[in-house]
Amino acid sequence: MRTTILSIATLAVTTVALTQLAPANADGIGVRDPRDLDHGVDLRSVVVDHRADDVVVTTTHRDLRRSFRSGSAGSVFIDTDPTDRGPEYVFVGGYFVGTDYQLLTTDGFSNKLWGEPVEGSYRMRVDYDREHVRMRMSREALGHPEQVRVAVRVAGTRPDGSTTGLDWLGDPRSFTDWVAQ
Ligand SMILES: [Ca+2]
Ligand SMILES: [Ca+2]
Repeated sequence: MRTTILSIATLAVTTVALTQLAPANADGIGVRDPRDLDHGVDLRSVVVDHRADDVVVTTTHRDLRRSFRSGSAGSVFIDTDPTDRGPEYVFVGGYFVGTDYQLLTTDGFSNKLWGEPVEGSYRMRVDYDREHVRMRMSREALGHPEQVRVAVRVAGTRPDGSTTGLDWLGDPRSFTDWVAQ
């Protein structure tokens, strides 16, 4: 009898835990950008998913290449604190094979203001068939923000070695709407 009561109690606890873990109202936003950069890195859309445990930012491009000659790379600036002007984090990554990525703290957009790498769970993956770059970072790594918004910029290298201009999502240094968890 005692065992039965314990089992029921355990079940009840498990049920509560599962309810709290379920993604209550995972929120997201999708924003399009015009075909305005004469290079495969051309940013076409950005999707921000604010999930229970992670923030996932997926960017879509026109023609991502594995070769370093593309020079394709991007920065996703993450604003987590409305009371502190500008982004608090920047996720930087190269979009060709052999490059790396990193999530850094920052005090603004200029890379002179970029700070230390964030300790925490984050990852970037490039899908060359779907023209996607997916950046996933744990909410813990971002300090458990209530809401986030992002600004995105990309650039590449031309065959003659010169760099393209920057392709920002919308206006330069502009953020998406806030996305609550
Ligand atoms: Ca574009
Ligand atoms: Ca801020």
